[in-house]
Amino acid sequence: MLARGKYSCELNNSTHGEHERDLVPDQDHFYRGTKNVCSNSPCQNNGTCQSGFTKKGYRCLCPDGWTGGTCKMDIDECDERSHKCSKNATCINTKGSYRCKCKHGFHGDGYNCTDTDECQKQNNRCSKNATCTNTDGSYRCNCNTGFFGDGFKCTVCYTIFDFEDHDLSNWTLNGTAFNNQPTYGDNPSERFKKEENGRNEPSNHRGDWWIGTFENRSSSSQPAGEKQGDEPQGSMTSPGFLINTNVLRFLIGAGCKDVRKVRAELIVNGNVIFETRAEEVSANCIETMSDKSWNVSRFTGSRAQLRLIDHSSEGWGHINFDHLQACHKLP
Ligand SMILES: [Ca+2]
Ligand SMILES: [Ca+2]
Ligand SMILES: [Ca+2]
Ligand SMILES: [Ca+2]
Repeated sequence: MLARGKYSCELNNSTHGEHERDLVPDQDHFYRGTKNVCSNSPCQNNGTCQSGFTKKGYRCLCPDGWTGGTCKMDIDECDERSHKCSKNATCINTKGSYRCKCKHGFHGDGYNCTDTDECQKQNNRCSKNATCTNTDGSYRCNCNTGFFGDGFKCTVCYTIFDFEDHDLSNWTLNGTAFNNQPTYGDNPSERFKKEENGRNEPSNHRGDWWIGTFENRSSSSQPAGEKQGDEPQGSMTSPGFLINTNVLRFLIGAGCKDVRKVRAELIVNGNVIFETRAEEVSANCIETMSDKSWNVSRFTGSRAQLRLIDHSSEGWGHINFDHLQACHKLP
């Protein structure tokens, strides 16, 4: 403050050109305008220009999100971790700012992201035969007692041997009957098309591969309908597996005449505890396999082996078999 109530004011980034209405002529004052470099608006992105301060004659005060001499450079808040996104959010850099998006399994505005309870909201993929457990950012599904699977799909049975891996290297083979196994596709139907017009005996196998000791099609590129016939004999014994259900079920067929010589056996501790003769399902001599099962509840906890036997060279002296499954009850 100067004497007699007068003030001395220092005007910085103002010229009369920008403040015509604020500056009024006064006989006691002189006004001398200087060239204001800020009038060229050198500061980008709403930066505030102040004349002076630097050799360039101005400086820019940048708003949040921008940096650099003229506020032209975006600050990557995500990269330099100056963002305020939730730890459960993804930071997305934008020009002059950033966005936050809650990660999958969380919901909120991106700054606060809370776990979504998928179990409560029923927006989970658990099987109807599974129990859903909520977790932070996700959820778990576990098949209920009596069901098998990954929690998303729970079934009463699971497959032990289906021959779809086309690999018998873990099995013990005796004789020659099983040399061309497993066999591919519905070979009996292909054969009957060629040999016996009108005969309809589809193999009823599951998947692509199964055991059929009459057949000779051990590769999909081999011509369909080839056979090795009834002559070869032998057996095929599986690797051990645990009995942990009440029922084993499978498909079996053929072997209709030479009683007991064509059969499937279940072995526990070296003893045959079950035997199913192919003729039991194929008394009328057909190749088509049917469902059979063994109630193994007494043997739960034991290790078992499956043995397939073709000890016949007579007509219909061959076995068809596929799809051994373990079930808590018959579906
Ligand atoms: Ca940014
Ligand atoms: Ca969750
Ligand atoms: Ca199969
Ligand atoms: Ca045979």
